[in-house]
Amino acid sequence: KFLKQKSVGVVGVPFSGGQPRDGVDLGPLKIIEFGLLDQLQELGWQVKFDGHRDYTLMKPASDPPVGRLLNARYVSAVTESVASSVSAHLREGSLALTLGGDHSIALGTVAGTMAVHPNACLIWIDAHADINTPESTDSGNIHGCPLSFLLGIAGQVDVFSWVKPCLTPDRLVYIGLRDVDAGEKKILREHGIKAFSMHEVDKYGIAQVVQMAIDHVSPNGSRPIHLSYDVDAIDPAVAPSTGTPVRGGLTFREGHYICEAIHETGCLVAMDLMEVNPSLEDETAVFQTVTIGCSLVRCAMGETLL
Ligand code: 4U7
Ligand code: MN
Ligand code: MN
Ligand code: MN
Repeated sequence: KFLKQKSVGVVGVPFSGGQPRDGVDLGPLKIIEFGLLDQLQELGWQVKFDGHRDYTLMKPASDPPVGRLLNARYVSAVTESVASSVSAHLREGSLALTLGGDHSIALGTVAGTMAVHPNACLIWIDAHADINTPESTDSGNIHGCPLSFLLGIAGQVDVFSWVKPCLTPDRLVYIGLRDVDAGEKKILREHGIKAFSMHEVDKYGIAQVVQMAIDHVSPNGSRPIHLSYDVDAIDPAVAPSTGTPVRGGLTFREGHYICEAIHETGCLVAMDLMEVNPSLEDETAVFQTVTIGCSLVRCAMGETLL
């Protein structure tokens, strides 16, 4: 509906500066090594990928904390560049697929989507709400903050002056939450943001949850969809190699069902796959996590079981 052709622009973002653990920057390399691009071609997509970006040159010599925020200048520079890569693909009428890297990168991807499709909605699949403000964050890790910037509830942070509020609370919905900070709960309540935690997944089942989520953010199926998928939404027994695992997550099938149902809307314009960290846990765990990452993307892009 919103794409000109069945082509996908892939943005590989080997970046880990939004959180403290090394290795999440290897996520996109492993996912592509695993064969994702060939798999997408087999699904009939024309794939455009001009190699993983090298963001290390953007790392400032000195990046002292800005209030509580860590690596703020570096995160800001990388996400600004990611935003322009994503919007370039969208302007050409392609779907934009971004492989992370930590979830701070979504600050760039969502800004990039909104620059081209200002009315797009955002479906955020995660164990966490990632909506801390520079004031509410305890960790200072920006991968826990991207949504507060996008919504414009972060207050003015000079380092992030390029980010213009581009998302409204009614166009954001969550699925999978189970580790939400007290300050974040308050923000969700105050802004009336719709969230389906694991409690609602248990209560209604994943099919009804996804339907309610889509209906909420895109009332008549009218809006382009940006899907931001944090692999830690999936239960760590199934996808262990991620930096902030929380037990009690989505099953293998629930995780995939979300992608299948979003594909069926025909409205997907952008997807992020974030927080795969191939340096955590053993080889089997890494294989499992990378495999699932690829299959989540394939399902969102049209792979079916039959
Ligand atoms: B992720 C946390 F305190 N809320 O702000 C924080 F629990 O992208 C975690 O979802 C953030 O993995 C997790 O540091 C960010 C913490
Ligand atoms: Mn998370
Ligand atoms: Mn996240
Ligand atoms: Mn994480």
